[in-house]
Amino acid sequence: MKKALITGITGQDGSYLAEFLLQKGYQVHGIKRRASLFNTQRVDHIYEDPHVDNKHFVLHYGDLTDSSNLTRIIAQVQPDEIYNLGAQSHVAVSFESPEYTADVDALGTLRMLEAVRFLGLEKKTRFYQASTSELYGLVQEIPQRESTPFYPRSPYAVAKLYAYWITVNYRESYGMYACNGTLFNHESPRRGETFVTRKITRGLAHIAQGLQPCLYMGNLAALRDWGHAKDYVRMQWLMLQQEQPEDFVIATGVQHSVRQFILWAAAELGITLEFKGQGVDEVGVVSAVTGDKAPAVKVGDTVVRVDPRYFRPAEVETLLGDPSKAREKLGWVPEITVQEMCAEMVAHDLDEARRLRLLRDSGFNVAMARE
Ligand code: NDP
Ligand code: GDR
Repeated sequence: MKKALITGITGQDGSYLAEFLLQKGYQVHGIKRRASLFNTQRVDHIYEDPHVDNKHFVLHYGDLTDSSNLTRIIAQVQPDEIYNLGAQSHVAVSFESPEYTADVDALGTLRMLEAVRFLGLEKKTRFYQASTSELYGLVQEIPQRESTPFYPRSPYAVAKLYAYWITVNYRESYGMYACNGTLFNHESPRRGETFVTRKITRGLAHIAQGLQPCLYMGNLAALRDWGHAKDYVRMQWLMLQQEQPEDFVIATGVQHSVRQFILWAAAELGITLEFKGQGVDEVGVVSAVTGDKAPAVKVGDTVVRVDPRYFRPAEVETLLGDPSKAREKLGWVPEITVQEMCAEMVAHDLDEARRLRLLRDSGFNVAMARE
């Protein structure tokens, strides 16, 4: 049985990748952080009782800031494949916690690679690094491909730049099978609640059900190339199955604005929105409501506003990937469109909002974290 070790297994991608690898017959090991509350919601459905024999799914406590812990886990697991997905992955938060972001995202990658080398596993263990389209930042070429120069625009992106090059360096220096997947934004119902797509689908579902009055957003004009996380984790595995390790851009090749994503999500709820005004005064006003998904919304309601608090000190205005290399060399094409993904996310969040509303209407105290 092949063994895979996933850092960041409790995150969006980690959970989909774990499911995918289990289906392929792998024994999947994951590193989870100690937290004061349970943080395994995304993988609870594949949890296995640690007391049974022949386990396929094993979680280890660990942290990317702790070399000795990482080395011990890798020594114990002896993985055939490592997927380094763990990161402080929020771009805006990286401006608030730049040093921590560098420690986890940059040095954390070095710690993983160095542990593999130190343990003499560099010819056995294949290494996938979760690189990012944020490396392109202030874009130097449209669309962005493997050869496009990098210009990172946040502490997160600068940390990931180090991680990108240290992965290349370990491949070239020690002959390791190590590669970067430069992935453009990918989303799903499991996306963290403060990333823009999930903030939109969750926020509008809450507004539809009368759980919050308005959605406060940052830069509505930002353009992103959004895909579905399920399609992207398949690609992460494919990249480790080749004869030679290579870096790949993974994207859909289509971009849309944040504003457009809001219009789609609203339409899924039967709400027609019109944007009026400009800059910080731009608002989204309801011009029609159909169906029964948004009983709390009326024509004329202002449900979207701009709050400069969500602007970033340096913004990445536009990203558009060219996935030709992945298509040609690996036969990879994304299967889920951004509109299908948006519909899936809205359906999921509407379900959750209806449940919360039922609880609230039955007299229970419903407190929701919001950003
Ligand atoms: P998430 O934020 O959903 O997951 C991040 C994971 O990293 C979580 O499991 C988190 O644990 C873990 N983590 C955070 N800090 C540490 C630490 N100090 N030690 C160990 N683990 C830690 O991210 P995604 O699943 O969306 O992304 C996966 C990877 O891909 C990340 O590296 C991200 O930067 C990168 N990426 C993501 C893209 C996207 O669009 N989703 C695009 C390109 C790259 P916990 O659950 O405890 O917080
Ligand atoms: P990003 O994703 O920064 O691209 O990083 P995010 O969804 O946070 O932002 C996308 C764009 O939307 C704009 N935006 C807002 N963003 C957030 N979070 N909240 C808002 O209210 C808001 N309003 C507008 C942002 O300014 C930005 O332009 C994600 C992460 O998953 C990274 O880890 C990953 O590397 C990249 O995608 C590729």
